Amino acid sequence: MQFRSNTCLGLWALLIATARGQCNGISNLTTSYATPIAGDGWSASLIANGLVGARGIIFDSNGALLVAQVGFGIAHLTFTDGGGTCLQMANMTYLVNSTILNHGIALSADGKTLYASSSEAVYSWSYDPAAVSVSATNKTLITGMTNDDHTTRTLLMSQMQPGTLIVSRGSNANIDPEAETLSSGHSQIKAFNVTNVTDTPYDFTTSGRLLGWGLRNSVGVAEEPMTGGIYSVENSADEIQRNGTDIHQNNPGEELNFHGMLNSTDNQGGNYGYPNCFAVWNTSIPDAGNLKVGSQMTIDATGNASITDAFCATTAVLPRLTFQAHMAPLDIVFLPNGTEAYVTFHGSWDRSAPVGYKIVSLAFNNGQPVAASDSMTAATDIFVNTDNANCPDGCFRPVGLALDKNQRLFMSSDSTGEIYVLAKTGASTGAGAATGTGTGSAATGTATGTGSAASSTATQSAAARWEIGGMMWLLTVLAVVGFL
Ligand SMILES: *[C@@H]1O[C@H](CO)[C@@H](O)[C@H](O)[C@H]1NC(C)=O
Ligand SMILES: *[C@@H]1O[C@H](CO)[C@@H](O)[C@H](O)[C@H]1NC(C)=O
Ligand SMILES: *[C@@H]1O[C@H](CO)[C@@H](O)[C@H](O)[C@H]1NC(C)=O
Ligand SMILES: *[C@@H]1O[C@H](CO)[C@@H](O)[C@H](O)[C@H]1NC(C)=O
Ligand SMILES: *[C@@H]1O[C@H](CO)[C@@H](O)[C@H](O)[C@H]1NC(C)=O
Ligand SMILES: *[C@@H]1O[C@H](CO)[C@@H](O)[C@H](O)[C@H]1NC(C)=O
Ligand SMILES: *[C@@H]1O[C@H](CO)[C@@H](O)[C@H](O)[C@H]1NC(C)=O
Ligand SMILES: *[C@@H]1O[C@H](CO)[C@@H](O)[C@H](O)[C@H]1NC(C)=O
Ligand SMILES: *[C@@H]1O[C@H](CO)[C@@H](O)[C@H](O)[C@H]1NC(C)=O
Ligand SMILES: *[C@@H]1O[C@H](CO)[C@@H](O)[C@H](O)[C@H]1NC(C)=O
Ligand SMILES: CC(=O)N[C@H]1CO[C@H](CO)[C@@H](O)[C@@H]1O
Repeated sequence: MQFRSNTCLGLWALLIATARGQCNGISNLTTSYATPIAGDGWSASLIANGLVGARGIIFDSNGALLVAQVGFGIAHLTFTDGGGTCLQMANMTYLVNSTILNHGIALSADGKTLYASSSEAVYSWSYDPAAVSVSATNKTLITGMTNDDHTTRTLLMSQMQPGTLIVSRGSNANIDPEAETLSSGHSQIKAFNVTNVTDTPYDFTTSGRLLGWGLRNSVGVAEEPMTGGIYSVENSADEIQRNGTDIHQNNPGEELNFHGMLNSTDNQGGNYGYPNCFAVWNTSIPDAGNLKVGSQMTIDATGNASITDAFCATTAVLPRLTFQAHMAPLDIVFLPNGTEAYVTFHGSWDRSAPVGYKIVSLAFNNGQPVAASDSMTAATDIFVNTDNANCPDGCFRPVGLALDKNQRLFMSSDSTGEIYVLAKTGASTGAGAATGTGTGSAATGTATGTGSAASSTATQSAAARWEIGGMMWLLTVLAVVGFL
C-alpha cells in the first residue's frame, strides 16, 4: 500500500512537471543549430549527442537503445527517464567495436541474438541484455553483398514470422544497368530464414526469398503490425532528364512500396522499375500525356527506345505512395495499432532548394495507406528543421527510428551524432517506466558514460571538420560513407 501511494505521488509529480514543461532536473541538450520544431500534438527533446555516424537504432528487451554507428560498431545506450520527453543519456557502452558495420541492426524475437550488417555481410552475436555483452565471436549469416555507391544493408526481423530476416541491398551507381538483371542481386529486398544457419552462410544473390527487385536503394523497411504487410521506402534517381529536358529538381519521386506478406506470395517478388522506370512526382514534364503522380515513366538514361511509358506501365509495380524528389527516406516504423507509419527523410543534395531533413507521419488503415496513390499530401510533418535553407550543415539529418514500449519515437541523426525523442503531447507516455529507473540511475550514470563519450567526442571533432564547405562534406560522405 505504502509503495503504491508513493508510486502514485511520484507519478502525479512527474505528470504535473511534464505538463508544466519541466523535467525534474532532467534537461534536454542544446543543439549547435537552430532548435528544431515539433509538429502539432508532438513534443521533442535532444537526449544524446557525441555519437559519430548514428544510423540504425533498435530497443532491446530491457529497454536499452542499440545504435549502429558507421565505422564504429554497436553502442548500447541507457537513459535517465523522467517520462514524456524528459530523458537524457545516462550510459553508453560499446557492444561491438567494428569499423565495417555501417547501418543495419536487428534483434531476434527473444532479444538474445543481435544482427548487424556491413556492406558485404550480415553477422550475428548472442546477446545478453542484462549483462550488456555479446559473444566474443560472431557468425556470418549472409555474404556476397559488396557493391559501390549504395552500401547500407538494412535489416528487419519479422515479428509475424520470427526467424525471417529481411535484407535490403541497393544499387552500385545512380543508374545501375546491372540491376536490370535479377541474377546481379543489386537493388533487391530478400528474406532469409536465419533460425539455424550452418557454417556456410547464405549468398545474397543466389539464396533467399525475393520480396522485390528493381528497387534502387530502399533503405527503410517495416512490417505493418496488424496485417504483416512489408513496406519499404526507396531513394530514387538523381540528375534525370526526359526528352532532353532536365527534370531533376522535382522528379522522380521517392517511393513507398508494398511487398505483400510473409505468409503469402501475393503482391510479392515483382519488379519495381529501376533502372528503367521511375515514379512521377511533378507532372510538369515533357510528353506528360496521362501520367499522374506515382505513374511509372521512362527517362533518357535508359538509352533504349523500347523502354517507353507504356512499357513501364505494364512491367513495373506501382508505388503505394510517392514523395517529393530527393528527400531521401531512410527508415519507416509503424505504431503497434497500425494507424500511422513514421518515415525519416535524410534530406536532399540534388536540388537547389533543400527538401526533407524531417520526420513525417503517414496515416494507415487496414494495413494500407489512407491517402490515394497519386496524393501529394500523404505525408504530415512531425519534426522539422527551422529552415531547410541552412541544410545540410546547420540541421539534423534523420536516419533511424525506433518506438519504445511507451510508443515514444526515437530518432538518430548521423551528421550531428544525436538522438532525439518525440512524444505525443497529452499522452502520459513513459511516466510509469520512469518511476522505476529514472532517479536512481542519474547519479551513477556519469561514470561509465564519460569513458565512451570522451573517445567519441575526439573523433566527432574530426568528423565535424568534414562539414567545412558543402561540397567537401558531400564528397567525403559519398566517397567514404557511400550512402545517401
Ligand atoms: C529543449 O528545451 C528547450 C528549453 O526548454 C526547448 O525550447 C526546446 O524546444 C527543447 N527541445 C529541443 C528539441 O531542443
Ligand atoms: C570498445 O572500445 C572501447 C574503447 O573505445 C572499449 O572501452 C570497449 O571495451 C570496447 N568494447 C568491446 C566490446 O571491445
Ligand atoms: C566477425 O568475425 C570475423 C572473424 O573473426 C571478423 O573477421 C569480422 O570482422 C567480424 N565481424 C564484425 C562485424 O566484427
Ligand atoms: C526456418 O528454419 C527452421 C529450422 O530449419 C524451421 O524449423 C522453420 O520452420 C523455418 N521457418 C520458415 C518460416 O520456413
Ligand atoms: C537449431 O539448432 C540447434 C542446435 O543444433 C538445435 O538444438 C535446434 O533444435 C535447431 N532448431 C530448429 C528449429 O531446427
Ligand atoms: C497472413 O497473416 C495475416 C495477419 O495475421 C492474416 O490476416 C492473413 O489472413 C494471413 N494470410 C494467409 C494467406 O494466411
Ligand atoms: C512542378 O514543376 C513546375 C515546373 O518546373 C513548377 O513550376 C512547379 O512549382 C512544380 N510543382 C511542384 C509541386 O513541385
Ligand atoms: C531494351 O529494352 C527491352 C525491354 O526491356 C529489352 O528487351 C531489350 O533487350 C533492350 N535493348 C537493349 C539494347 O538493351
Ligand atoms: C493508435 O495508437 C496511437 C498511439 O498510441 C494512439 O494515439 C491512437 O489513438 C491509437 N488509435 C486507435 C484507433 O486505437
Ligand atoms: C549506468 O551504469 C551504472 C554502472 O554500471 C549503473 O549502476 C546504472 O544503473 C546505469 N544507469 C542506467 C540508467 O542504465
Ligand atoms: C518519353 C519520351 O521520350 N517521349 C518522346 C520524346 O520525344 C520524341 C520525339 O521528339 C518522341 O518520339 C518520344 O515519344
